[in-house]
Amino acid sequence: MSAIERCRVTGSTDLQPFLDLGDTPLADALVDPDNRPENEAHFPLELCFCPESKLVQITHDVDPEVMFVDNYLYFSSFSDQVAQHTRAHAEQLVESRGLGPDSLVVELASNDGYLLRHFVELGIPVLGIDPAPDQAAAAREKGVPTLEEFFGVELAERLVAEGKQADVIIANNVMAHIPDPNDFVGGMKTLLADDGVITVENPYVKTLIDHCEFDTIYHEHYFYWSCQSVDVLTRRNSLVLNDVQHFPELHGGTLRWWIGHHEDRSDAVLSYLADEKAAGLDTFEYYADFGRRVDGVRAELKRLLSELRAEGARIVGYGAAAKGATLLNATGIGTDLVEYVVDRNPHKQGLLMPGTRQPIKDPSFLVEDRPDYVLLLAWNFEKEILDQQSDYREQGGRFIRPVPWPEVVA
Ligand code: JHZ
Repeated sequence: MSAIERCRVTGSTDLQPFLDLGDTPLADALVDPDNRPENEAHFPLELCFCPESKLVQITHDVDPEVMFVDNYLYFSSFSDQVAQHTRAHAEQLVESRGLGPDSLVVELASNDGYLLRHFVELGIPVLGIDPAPDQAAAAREKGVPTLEEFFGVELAERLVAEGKQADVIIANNVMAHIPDPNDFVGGMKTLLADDGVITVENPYVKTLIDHCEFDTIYHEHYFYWSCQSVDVLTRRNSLVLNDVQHFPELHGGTLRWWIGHHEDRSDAVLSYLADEKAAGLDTFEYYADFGRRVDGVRAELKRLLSELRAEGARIVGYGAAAKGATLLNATGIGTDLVEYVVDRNPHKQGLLMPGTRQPIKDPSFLVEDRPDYVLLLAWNFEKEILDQQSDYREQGGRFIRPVPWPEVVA
């Protein structure tokens, strides 16, 4: 672990800190029950803003190998919403780009093959790239050829030397996870065919700030992107941000950026850039009072849970999500307030939440155990989870949503 001195995009030393969440464990490093608490490593979790790149980033680096190879249990295929979203994206790309058996679609951070499998089903050649071993193995089982490596210029040059050029490069929920964005985007530039297209999805920093989604801050997320900061990064790497789409329901508010070698800018991109400028996303002032607002949410959540506990209610959590780990640790919610957490990913069940050490169980346990309240740690899947938990709700079970402001929602 090391503190950064320079912006990871521009190299500027003018880094302006605006939120300190204290020392927290790695959000996806779920703990074996035999591990003693004192063996769990904690790292500073702090955000800063760089006026030159207009990019929000964390101030301390943790080795990506530790996060994405040794401790990564996130499988993309556990949400029906994500499955529908990605199928629609694949179909749109096949149609709009006229993809066929001579095309190549490359996905960076292809996880368990949740997206590329749709192209495989249509006979379109694909290549997945992901350093996480279990996810890469799951992808190969779906028929998705996967290179178990980190992506950057060096790998892109190797692929080009093998005669590969991508007609489409997809990078979903990975632009936050790369310690060197110039190397990553430089690799995209190298691998992309002249008339090819890159699509990048990532949660939108404006939604994070406006909706106080502070729990989506963790060490895996080095960066919190806006259209302005993507514009700076792509220009520096001789690419052009040409279009943008908004998916307000996905991961708490996601943007999809369309990037290419040649300029062909949509009205949407121009209006996003203008709106961000008008809102001041390129100034420190926009971020300055975020820490105070986060303090308000943390205090209110603790107050609400403590009051319910004092009345004798039993509370558990839903979703052993990375954001759940930040929420519990940064708010100081131990097993005295939230007893255990349920999650339908079997790789997570049987382990403990990092730091706060709630045991992780199968969601079917809710109906059996009948706790009074469930804190929605994976609040981004509120609708999907509430629909799925109708039996528990019919028994009188209630759900609490922690952000943008803690409230009992059902
Ligand atoms: P979920 C992930 O963050 C990881 P996390 C990553 N770092 C990232 O960038 C963001 O996504 C975008 C479970 N679940 O997706 C599955 C159920 O149990 O909000 C997950 O363990 N039942 C790449 O970890 C967790 O909840 C369900 O019905 O914060 C959700 O984690 C559903 C829908 C999910 O992401």
